[in-house]
Amino acid sequence: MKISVFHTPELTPQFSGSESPTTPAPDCAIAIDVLRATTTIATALAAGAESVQAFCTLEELMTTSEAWPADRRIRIGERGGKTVEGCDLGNSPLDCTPDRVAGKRLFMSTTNGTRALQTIQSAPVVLAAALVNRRAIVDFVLAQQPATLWMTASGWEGSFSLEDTVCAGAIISALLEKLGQDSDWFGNDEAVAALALYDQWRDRLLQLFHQASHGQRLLRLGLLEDLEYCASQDRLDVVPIQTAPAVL
Ligand code: 3SL
Repeated sequence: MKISVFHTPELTPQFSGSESPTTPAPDCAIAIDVLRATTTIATALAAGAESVQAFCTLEELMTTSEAWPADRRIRIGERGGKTVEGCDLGNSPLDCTPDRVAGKRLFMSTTNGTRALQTIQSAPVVLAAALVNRRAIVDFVLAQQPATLWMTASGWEGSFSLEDTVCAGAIISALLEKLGQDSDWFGNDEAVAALALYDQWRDRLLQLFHQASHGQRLLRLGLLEDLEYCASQDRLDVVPIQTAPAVL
């Protein structure tokens, strides 16, 4: 297995299936948006949501969700950390309780996370990972043994984010525990750096999130509880896997 990490959707090479491919598709591609889209997706599915459909634009979200029965849909819209007017929920994983989401399809558009998912949607296997479901993702990957594994971090509007890269490092760390510590597993420099970041902060993830620019943005919005939850590892036994383009 060759493991590569890309810091943003923009830095992820376009592969077969996308508009201007430059490289073959990876066997498995993982989108990561720890704060907070992929944490919310994992939480919603663990709470019994029927599925989550991701959209880049709010217009697409509104149009597609309109065709779904109102009592079986939830619209999640976030921009700049805040709930979008006209949506049922913002992007807080803590809102995804079984009483709200069980049996419903979630239609979701967020600033960066849903774009990361759309960037990799033509890979044969697409997953959504966060710290909360890291162990489940790792077990799934180990069972599948893909020859190429890519992780696309969402970042923030085209820039690097600490929380997504540290999550990629957490996944690599758990994979290498099983595969063996061998530099042959690394597909690019970013994967080595992600593991180093995780090794440095593994016992202080919440502290790292306080340093992260998006962590600070969420703290300014009074969302400390969200940060605490998103920083917790291996609590959900759920593997969000794409079943149709951008639907998990
Ligand atoms: O950027 C995103 O996709 C969001 O996850 C950002 S937020 O944490 O909901 O503000």
